[in-house]
Amino acid sequence: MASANVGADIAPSEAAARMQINSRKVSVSKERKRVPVMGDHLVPNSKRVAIVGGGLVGAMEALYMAKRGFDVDLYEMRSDIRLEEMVEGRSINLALSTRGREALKAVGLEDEVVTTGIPMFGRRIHSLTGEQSFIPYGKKEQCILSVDRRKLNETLLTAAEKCPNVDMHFDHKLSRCNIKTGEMTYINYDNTRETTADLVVGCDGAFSAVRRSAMRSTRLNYQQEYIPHGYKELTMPPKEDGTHAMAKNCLHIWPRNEFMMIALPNQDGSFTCTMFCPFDFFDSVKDETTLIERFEQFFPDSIPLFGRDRLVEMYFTNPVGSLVSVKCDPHNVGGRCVLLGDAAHAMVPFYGQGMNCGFEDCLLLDELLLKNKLDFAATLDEYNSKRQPDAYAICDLAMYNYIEMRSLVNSKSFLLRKKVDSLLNYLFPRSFIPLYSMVTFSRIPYGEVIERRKRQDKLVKIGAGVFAFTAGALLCYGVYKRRVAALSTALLCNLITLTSTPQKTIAGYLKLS
Ligand code: FAD
Ligand code: EGO
Repeated sequence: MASANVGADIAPSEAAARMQINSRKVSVSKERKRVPVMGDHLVPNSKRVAIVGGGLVGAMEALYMAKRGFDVDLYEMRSDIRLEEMVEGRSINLALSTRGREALKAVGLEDEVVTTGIPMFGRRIHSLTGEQSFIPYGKKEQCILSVDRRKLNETLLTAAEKCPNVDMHFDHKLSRCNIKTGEMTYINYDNTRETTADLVVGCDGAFSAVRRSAMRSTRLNYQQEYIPHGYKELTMPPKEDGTHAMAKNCLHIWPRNEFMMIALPNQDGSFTCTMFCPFDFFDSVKDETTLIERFEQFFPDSIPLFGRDRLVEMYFTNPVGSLVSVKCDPHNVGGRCVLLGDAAHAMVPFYGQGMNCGFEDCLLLDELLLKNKLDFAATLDEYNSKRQPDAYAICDLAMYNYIEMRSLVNSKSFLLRKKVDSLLNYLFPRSFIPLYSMVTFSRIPYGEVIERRKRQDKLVKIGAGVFAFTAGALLCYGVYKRRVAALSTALLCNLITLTSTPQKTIAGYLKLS
């Protein structure tokens, strides 16, 4: 069935041109056979798909397209990361959650990735005085995974490369692209290479060249925002016995208003810490003394764990990254081109959803391809009308978290907010699911998450009203009966309802709606 007519539709000249492009890569000699990959779902077709970008989303999308039997070419401007040297103590990790895992599962990679990741069952909040409190994410087994970004990318690339219908082209930078015809120009060292494809999938990140080309020739709307915060990554080494310096299976958070730090565990016993601070802060820390002063002011418990000298060395070596939020509309150009991952929706990292959302893009596109019998035009239109609103929603949610987390004055208010969430979820397990859980542990479309949140807020408001009314009624009754005991109880109830922080919390909840 599927595997028979091997690339017979490719013109000889074209095939030669493609061999040229292949000339730098290992896969040159690989025959272009259309062999079923991952079995059952393969439908015979001769369409050529070009994937621009071999990052997390591009490598994942190559796998999905290969699975559907397309002739896949993946172009990545950097060299093959698998051939690069491992730099000791420079591992960067990411939080992988349900949406990302579901996408990995569909290409048969979930188990492999999950076993190399470290489960985090909750957040561990560090107060200024060094106390730590743990709040689980949900039920006992609910967790997010800390995975090594590079290892994950390598796993995906290797899996894609194993598919006989995938060709990888590293050191190929897309310079120009005619979105309407599928003609592309790549720079490979000093050479220019021309090629074509039936479908161009832009997975080339927040500063997408595919998107830039599309914006020139079609009516594509685009919006970008840099936030005043930057980030710096610091590695916290293992203890002398090789074990983790802090509790291993949690996401550590130091909430300090404008200054935030988080830490995710690595397999080798280290933690990768990320500071999120205003650029003004990074600019103002120019020498050792100021740095230690600032750390003593905000993250004192972390200094001995980093080691003072190491901290100074790392801080002044590692760069400050900027954070950008990008939205665009639509995500496709007819049936010829589609943007996935950060190319379509870069978001600020305050939900840990960028990669997860990008992976979910691949999963949804695949579902719709199957539904539309691999017809690109129908698939891409349906994909865009479904996905674009959800991409806007998660960009907004991430930005909202950025604002909200900074508004929390200290670790106490952070803890309180999470405890109120848990309590409400405990009282109304069906109708109140914390926002973080809906985003992280479900596949409820992001747009619906916002809608549900608004409904929940109304519920909380009504609930608080009923509670206040009951307490008020009790108060009157108490006064009427002149029962001192009832009176004081009711008074207390009212006081709690009207003045305690949950009220503030409720006000906080309502801000979104
Ligand atoms: P990228 O990873 O940017 O990959 C794009 C690829 O395209 C690159 O390999 C690039 O070399 C290539 N490329 C670019 N231009 C061209 C061109 N012209 N020609 C050819 N190739 C090109 N997400 C999570 O889910 N969980 C987290 O915990 C998390 N934490 C984060 C923390 C920080 C500090 C940041 C900044 C982001 C975080 N993210 C997280 C988001 C996540 O990193 C991104 O969403 C994800 O990497 C997007 O993948 P991508 O493949 O779309 O883009
Ligand atoms: C009140 C309190 C309202 C990323 C807390 C909202 C994000 C937000 C950057 C954590 C966890 C994975 C992350 C929680 C909130 C990753 C995450 C959270 C950060 C920063 C992050 C949580 C990488 C927001 N998940 N999260 O609930 O634990 O709550 F702190 Cl700066």
